[in-house]
Amino acid sequence: MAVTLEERKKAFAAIDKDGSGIISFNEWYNHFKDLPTAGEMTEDELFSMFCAYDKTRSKVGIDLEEYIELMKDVYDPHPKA
Ligand SMILES: [Ca+2]
Repeated sequence: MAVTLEERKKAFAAIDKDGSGIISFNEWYNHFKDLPTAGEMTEDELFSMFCAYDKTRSKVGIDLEEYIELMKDVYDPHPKA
């Protein structure tokens, strides 16, 4: 089932605890350390993931656009289907 833009925005807002519009590493870490699937990941591994998706590097975190790209990788592994 396709995930709508609204759902992605909600998911983004759930991680962006302070509503700054940017997911900081602290917010990212707090989100993922509580997920059962990511519970085994170390802080270093989470940081590597975070850096990989912070494509612009001009900000101190992941913005909505970058987050949507991330979600595509996670939930739409077959974009042509
Ligand atoms: Ca934030």
